[in-house]
Amino acid sequence: MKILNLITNIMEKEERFLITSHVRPDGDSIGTQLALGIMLNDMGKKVTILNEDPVPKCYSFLPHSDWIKSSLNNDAHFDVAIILDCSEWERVGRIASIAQKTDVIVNIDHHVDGTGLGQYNYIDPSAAAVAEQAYRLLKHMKQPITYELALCLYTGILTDTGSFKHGNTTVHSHHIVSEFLKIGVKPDFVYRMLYERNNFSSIVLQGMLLSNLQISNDKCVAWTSITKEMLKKVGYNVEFEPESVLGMIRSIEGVDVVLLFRDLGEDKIKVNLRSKNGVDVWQIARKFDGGGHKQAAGCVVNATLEVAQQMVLQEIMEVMHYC
Ligand SMILES: [Mn+2]
Repeated sequence: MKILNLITNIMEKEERFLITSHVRPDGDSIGTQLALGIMLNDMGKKVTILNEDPVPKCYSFLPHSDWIKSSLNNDAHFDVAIILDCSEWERVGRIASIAQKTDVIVNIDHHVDGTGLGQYNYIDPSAAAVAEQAYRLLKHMKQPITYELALCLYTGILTDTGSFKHGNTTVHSHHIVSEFLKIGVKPDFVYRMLYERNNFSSIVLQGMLLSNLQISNDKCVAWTSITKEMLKKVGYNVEFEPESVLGMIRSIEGVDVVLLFRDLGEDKIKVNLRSKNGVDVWQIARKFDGGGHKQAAGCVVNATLEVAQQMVLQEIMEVMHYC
């Protein structure tokens, strides 16, 4: 593929790399940033990984997760900015202005709406995770896949496929991961690190979310909300990973769309959308300037919680008239 040749040339030729990804980073963005960071570092390059938000605790076990910084100490200059897992500058947050100053911008992304943020865009919506694209790049560059790289990329694929259960999981995902297992990645270890280090408050919050669960008259859409009152009870700093509660709600027979509304304050409501049976929630998120994938998308609605719920539910009912 021509783009892989171009990116290989940049990686080999340039010296100072900035790697970044989206706000509120997930396993795919963190795993892939670290994998490319470690690879470039091993190649003798200068690497800075900069994210708007810190690394969530569940990903801290990944090698060199401490390389991911939230601020720059000096007036650093970069030859190349690599933007991962992002199709919009807005999603990069305040790191966008630093990245945009570099002459060479490489965008590696698998979002449906990705049109490319830079001169060098490797966009593949058929990839389950950016980690899969990074794997392809590593192979193309003939870089050895060490245990560290395998662990980071495995985490990216595992988390973006919802532990290999979402519709984006392909034969390629399994093929790539089988290589990581041969290299020594232990699925039980990664699972324990990612999903079995919850704190008490986050489980209490999940209980609240389940007891506030609501369902549409046709029983096809289910939703719940994180309200300010809930956060007051469990603590505003609760480390909360929405995937498990969304998965639990999605498991209800007949429910094709699941929504989680989160009151961010100041009339901003974050909405996580998940679907099954081929319902395209990206289309809905897009109407509210959000993005994502067919079966997993997100957006922020500028409204009160009640109004945001009404607006999003109305859109869904229009899209799901078949239900
Ligand atoms: Mn991703």
